Order: sequence, then C-alpha cells, then structure tokens
Amino acid sequence: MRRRIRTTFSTVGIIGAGLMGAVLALGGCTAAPENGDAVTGIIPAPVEFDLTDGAPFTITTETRIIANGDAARVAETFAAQARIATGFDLPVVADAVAASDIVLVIDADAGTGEEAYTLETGADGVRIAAPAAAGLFWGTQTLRQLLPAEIERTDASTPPTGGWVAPAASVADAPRFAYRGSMLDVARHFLPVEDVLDHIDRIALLKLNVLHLHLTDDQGWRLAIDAWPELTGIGASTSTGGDGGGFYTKDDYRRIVEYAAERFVTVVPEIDLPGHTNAALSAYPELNCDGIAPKPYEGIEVGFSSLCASPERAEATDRFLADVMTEVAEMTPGPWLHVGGDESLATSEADYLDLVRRITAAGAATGKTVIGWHEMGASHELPAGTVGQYWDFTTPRDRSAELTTSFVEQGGSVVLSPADVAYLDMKYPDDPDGPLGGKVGQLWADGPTTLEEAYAWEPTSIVPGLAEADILGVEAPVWTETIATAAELEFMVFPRIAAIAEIAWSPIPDGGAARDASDFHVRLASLGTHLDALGISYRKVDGVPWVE
Ligand code: TNX
Repeated sequence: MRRRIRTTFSTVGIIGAGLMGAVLALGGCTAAPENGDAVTGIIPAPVEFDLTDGAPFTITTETRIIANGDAARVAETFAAQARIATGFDLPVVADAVAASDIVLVIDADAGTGEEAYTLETGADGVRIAAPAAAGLFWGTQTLRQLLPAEIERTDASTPPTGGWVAPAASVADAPRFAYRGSMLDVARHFLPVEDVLDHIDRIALLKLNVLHLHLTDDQGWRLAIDAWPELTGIGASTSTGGDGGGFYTKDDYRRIVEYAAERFVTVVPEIDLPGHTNAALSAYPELNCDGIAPKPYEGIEVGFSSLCASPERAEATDRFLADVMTEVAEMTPGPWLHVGGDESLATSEADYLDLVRRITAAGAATGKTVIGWHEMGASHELPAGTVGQYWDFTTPRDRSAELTTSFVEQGGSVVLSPADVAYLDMKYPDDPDGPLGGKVGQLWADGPTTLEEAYAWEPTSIVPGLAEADILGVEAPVWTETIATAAELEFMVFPRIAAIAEIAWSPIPDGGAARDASDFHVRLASLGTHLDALGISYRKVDGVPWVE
C-alpha cells in the first residue's frame, strides 16, 4: 500500500525519530511512520509527497552519485557537502546503477518547466529526474531534508544514530512562482562575503531562487564601480550607527554570483535611485544640485536625499547612471537589474518622473529587465516588461495598489513583498526585549509579526486586479538599520523565511482554503533540526514542536 499525500489537501511531517520517537503528522492526525526512522518534513511542501511501504534508502561507504553532463554539476554540489558530513567518498560517476547509488538524470518527461523534478527513494536507491539541471538541484534539496539533519554538518564526527537513512518516498514537484526571493540590505550594515555565501546555501535549502542585494542606500555604497571610485572610496566608509564600512570588490561580487549560480540562485543587484542616495552624493559633489557633497550618513531616517533633476547636472547625472548600470550589468549574468525608486520623499513629483524615466532607460539600455519598488508605477514611460515590487501592507493603502497595477498595464509583472508579513526585520511578538536586548528589529509595518502572519497570506489576494499570471513571484526583504551582525540577521530571518518560501513554491490548498499552520509547524520542527545542524541561531517561536 502506498499513501498519497497531495499538498493540495495535506502534507506530511515526521519529527525527531530516533531522538523522540517517530511521529507522523498526516492531515492533523498522528501515526507511526511505516518505513524508516528518518527525521523528515519537507519545506516548502512538495506538490505530491507519497510515503511508500518499502524499506528506506541508506547512504553507505559504497554509495556513488551517478550523473552525466549538466546533471554532474548538480551531483558535485550535493556530493561536496555530503562527503564532509558522512566522511564517505561519494564519487560522481557516469556508470551502471547499483542499489546503494543516488542517480541524477535529465529527463524531459519528469515534469513541466526547468524547475520541476521527481524523486524516488527506497531500498533500490535514489532517483532524481528533471527536465533541466535546476529541477535536479531542487530535488537534491528535498533529499537533503529527507536525510538526517547531520547531513548539514561541517565535519563527520557526529554521524546520525540510525545511519544515513531516507524514508522510502515518492515526490513529484514544481514551483508555483518563478521568482522566489530573499533580499539582504547590505547597505545599512555591510555583510561580509562569507556570510552572504552561507545565506545563499540556506535559502537554496528552501528552494528560494533569487538573492536580491540592496547594494546602495543613504548609509553606504557597497559595490565597486571603476568609473566612479569614490562611490566606495568615500561612500562605503561607514554604516548605520557608525558600525564600520565595507564594500564588495568586483571579484567579491563575482564570487557571490558564481556561488549563487551553482545553487540555481540568481543575484538581483539593486542600485537604489533617485532617493536613498546620500552615500553617492557624499562621494561626488557634481551629483548634488548645490554642488556640495553632504557628509556620510549614519542615522536611520529615510526620504531625505535625491539625485538632481536640474539640466545643469544632467551631464554628470546621466554619465553616472550609464556608467553604474553598465558596470553592474556586466558583472551580473541574471536577467534583472533593480533600480529602487522607493521613498523619494525629497524629490518633487515632476523631478521624480523625469529621473525615473532616465534611470529606467539607463537600466534597460544594458539589456536587462528593470525592477523597481512600486512607487515607480507613477511613471507611464517604463521600459517594456519592467517589474514592480510591492511593499505596502497586505491591505493596500493610499495609491499603492494602483501604482502596482500600473506595471502590469505597461506590460510588466509584480513581485510581492507585503511589509506587514514579509519584512523579516519586523520584530517577533514574543521578543520585544528578547535575546538581542530589544535593539534588533522594527515595528513600523504593523509589527510585531508572528510566524503565523508570515504564513497566512495569499499572493493573489493582496492587490486587487492582479491575477496569478501577473505575479512573477514573492520576496522576503530584510532591512538592516537595526541588524548589525550575521547572528542578528539569522535570528530575524529564521524561521519566518520558511513561511515565505512555502507561499512562493507550494500550491494553495484545493478550493482556495487557507494553508494548514499546524501541519506547517510540524514540518518546521523537522526543518529546525537541519537549522540546528547548520549552526543557525534562529528564533524558536512558540507554537512549533521544536525538537530539543
Ligand atoms: C522601508 S519599503 C524601506 C527601507 C527601510 C525599511 C525598514 C522600502 C522599499 N523601503 O528603506 O529600510 O522600510 O523596515
């Protein structure tokens, strides 16, 4: 007998087997799992997840990873970590298959779209099939969660008590949205390259496929631009609170882009214009209407800086725009270039429209598709396909809905980041003065924000008039005015980012019913064991049966 569990009405989690006895949560009931003892619970929930009655799969010293061509690249990424955790050789070979092997195969019939995949685990091995390498990679992320959490370890000294077992299972999966993003604000506080790489690995576990880097703001310009060296020479000298500066060299940035690409994550660079530009203005007086460079800024106010729309500054400003966009686009293989556009409160409406036209034209001239925050929808001269990023609340206020649908009317699409549920810098409710001393996190977006609030929203119900096809995807930004270290960042991001990842990937229940938060909690407890093994300091929010 095989139990078929479709995400559209239920999902499965098996928690803490071997540690606290296996418990299977199935549509709200609990029952003992029928195969294997693994710690299981997939987030985001796969479209179809069947636990079968067969014997489980075990990684042994004999296990090889069988892969050819594009599949071999994905196999190597999986093997590199699995070798560290298991201490086994796990060679990647193109060979005949044995029962102890993990097979990765490109197969046009294994689903629809580049990110779809199927996964079969059991006593006769693991088989992941997908129409393209991206799907194979997401299949390995599901396998990562089916295996004991020790698979995340950075040394082989603590093997799991029950062995490297994955339960016998069958998965057929594909994402709901093409764009599933995490945004890091590296401008308010700089984040070193190694921490960004760690973040990429963690979001890939959740099948997020976009890393949006908010690279410039009033407090700092964090990416080297050869033609305008003082952007980082002066503009990267400090941060919010005067906590020290920092920037990415072009090689640093390329390293981030390559590490992300190996994990099928696309980097979206953001140069925030025409407001949020104090760092650039402090570096180059000729970009200021009065020709005087302001001091570097270390506060947390928004909306006081602007590029200059005056004709006297047009030559310098347009040269700046063209140089910056060209250099950023040259180092960015992905299709998107984010040009900001938010909170330009120090720019008159006429100047804003003029500058947005010039900014977006400079972005589009590089061949990239431009993305802007929803305020940019005020312009009716947006380049073809421009994407709007919505950041107002789950119930739109003022003109935010109409500014957002403007992108669709001009032939573009929308990424949804409703601030009251998807901004990961909002405080947790049970942590007003928590482990981080109350310094970390903001409240302005209807905060505090619970895990359940982050989980309980539906993308098609936010902006009236937006259909499923108008929505490119979903993104969870984390702004860092109050977040100074990687540990503080982890604490704010996890576990709420898991809720956003599920909204971005997993289908809505049949008939449009709400997602089942208690089922999510059970699977999150299982994911928590992986976060623990990764050494992530995350907020153990109430209501989740975390495994101690
Ligand atoms: C709003 S919403 C901002 C950021 C701040 C953030 C703090 C939007 C596009 N911009 O400038 O950092 O709030 O939560």
